[in-house]
Amino acid sequence: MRKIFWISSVVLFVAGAASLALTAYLWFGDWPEDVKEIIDFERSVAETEHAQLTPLVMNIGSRSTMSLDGTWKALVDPNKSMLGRLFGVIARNAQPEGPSELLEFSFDNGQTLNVPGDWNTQDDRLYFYRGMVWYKRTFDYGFDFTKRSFLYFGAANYDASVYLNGKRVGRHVGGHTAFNFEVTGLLEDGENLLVVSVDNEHAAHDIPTPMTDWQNYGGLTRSVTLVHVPRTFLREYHVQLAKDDPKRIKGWVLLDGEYPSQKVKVSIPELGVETEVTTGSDGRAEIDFAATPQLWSPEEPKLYRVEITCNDDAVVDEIGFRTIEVSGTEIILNGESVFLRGISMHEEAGLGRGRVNAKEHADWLLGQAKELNANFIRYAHYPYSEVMTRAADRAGFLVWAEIPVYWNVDFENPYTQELGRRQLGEMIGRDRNRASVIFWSIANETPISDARNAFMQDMADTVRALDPTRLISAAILTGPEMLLTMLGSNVLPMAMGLDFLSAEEWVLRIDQDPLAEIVDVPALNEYFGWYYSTPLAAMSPISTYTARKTVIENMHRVRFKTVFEKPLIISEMGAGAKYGKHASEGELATFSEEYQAMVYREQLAMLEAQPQIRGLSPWILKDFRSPMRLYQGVQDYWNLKGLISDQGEKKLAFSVLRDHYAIRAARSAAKHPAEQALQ
Ligand code: GCB
Repeated sequence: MRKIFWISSVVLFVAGAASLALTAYLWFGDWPEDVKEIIDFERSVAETEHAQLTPLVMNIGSRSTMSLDGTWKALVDPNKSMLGRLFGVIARNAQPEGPSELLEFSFDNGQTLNVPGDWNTQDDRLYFYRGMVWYKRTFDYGFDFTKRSFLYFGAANYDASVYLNGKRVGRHVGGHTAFNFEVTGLLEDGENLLVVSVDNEHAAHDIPTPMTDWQNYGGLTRSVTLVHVPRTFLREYHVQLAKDDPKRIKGWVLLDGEYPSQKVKVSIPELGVETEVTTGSDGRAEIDFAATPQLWSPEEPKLYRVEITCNDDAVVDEIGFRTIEVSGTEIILNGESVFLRGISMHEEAGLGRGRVNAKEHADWLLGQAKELNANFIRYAHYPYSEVMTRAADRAGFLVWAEIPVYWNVDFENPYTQELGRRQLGEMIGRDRNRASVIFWSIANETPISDARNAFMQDMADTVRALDPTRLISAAILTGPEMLLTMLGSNVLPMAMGLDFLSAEEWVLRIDQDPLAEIVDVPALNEYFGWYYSTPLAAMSPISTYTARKTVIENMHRVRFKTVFEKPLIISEMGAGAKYGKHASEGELATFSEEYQAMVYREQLAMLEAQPQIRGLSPWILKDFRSPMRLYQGVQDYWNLKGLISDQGEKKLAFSVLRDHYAIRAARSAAKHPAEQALQ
């Protein structure tokens, strides 16, 4: 009996130990790296999200490419389930060996999604979805040993992991910038399997956070492309007018590959100029040569064909040449003061479509801005697609480009800071040759704190190191303390009939925010006529009607002041209106077209009286989707501050701004000194 006991104890012990060892092997064993990564999906954010991406291959429009756009198979995975990720079954698109195999997923017989495209507007069930979706497609490729290949994503919102032929290629975090991975050694001769997981759930440490006043469309929102380049190729270049001398073109070229040291020629045939430089062992060479191009401007957006060639590679770009700087309180374009007749927009295509992903979407939006007589567009609140920046180059719009450091991001978190730097680097890296882009904006409405100020200084330093040729801006929050003081000491007495207690000018200082010092051109978001009346009424004996009326009637008194000798921009102002909703002006009816038009009239008069304000980009060109806007029957999850509806119907305020800009444009054209002073 004892013997049996001992034998069975030993057997049990050995079996237990063996199963422990097997489990340990399964988890910690000597798995190939890529399988391990797939299993270990909970590994720390810092470890995987900071994995080095290969720098962007610039200007893929000029390369040999294969489009991977089209219909992809899709699997919605709200639980980001372990089952799907374990052993990489989804990434490998594993197929059951026979009827006895349990695989709890299949791409087949399921849904599809179009790429490029957001998932929100392709499937009603995904309208508010924030989670993971797996995308899958196959493509054929024939080996070419003379080439290197990159998988290039215009954007994937927000966190994407890419698997080629079952191997993990890389991960990218950040929803609005392009990224690429080299896949030269991973492609198969014949059929290739490409699987991408895209997760649109944002955490508090992300940029942006989950709290945004826009529909943060998820998915493979921009094109996916396989790019082929020679073994040594022209990876990046910067070809722009010198900041200090508009008769010289300065910049650099960067080669990547086995033979980084080569002769590179940069030529502009139409100007009959060219230069030849030899790159160093790091692949880089500076360029600097004389040229007198016709300057690019909104009135004449002249682009030149620029050819860059080395031994094995050749790239062609369309580049405009202009200068942009600040002098005192003026913004100087090509040596002359310019007033920015702007409008803000979101990158939403209109006519019920989601994200912009085609040239005709861009042309439609920019066409509306042209009708407004605008020369400037704020591409809020995140980097737009290359389709949009190239369209602006052609159409002659000055552009404000921005990263989504929006409201209260986790300023104390080094991870968030690194994410901000990366997004800046990726935005600037792609568009550093676009004449249209004059501002890199580092933030929108960020509440003041020491951590935030340090974060902003770091963002500005990052931009200056990457591209010293453009201006830095940021949209500054109307300081709540300053606003309250003004409302309390000026608006309230006026509303109560105690006019003598209210000052002639209602001054709102913006220099209490150190961000105004950090940037070249401080920009202010202000909503006189829209937001401030309700809190004022709530904190005082006056009604909202009286508060609103007092603000509207006295808006001409408002003055934005700063100690800084810098130009100011009003980056936002506006009011909501539902197209077709009418009410008499006297009713001050929110969401009526008449009220919105009235706010525009009063705002424009008030801003015109302030010479330090050198531009504005009212909020906003077109109504846009926003899950934050809950007023049913009116908003229905739309932010209605557009001058046009999503269907392109013009509200009354459209013509108010259009006519104002027509007058300003005529004044600029007249160049009469007296009129210039009024610009
Ligand atoms: C703002 C934000 C913008 C909003 C807008 C609004 O200040 O910068 O993202 O959409 O106000 O409509 O309230």
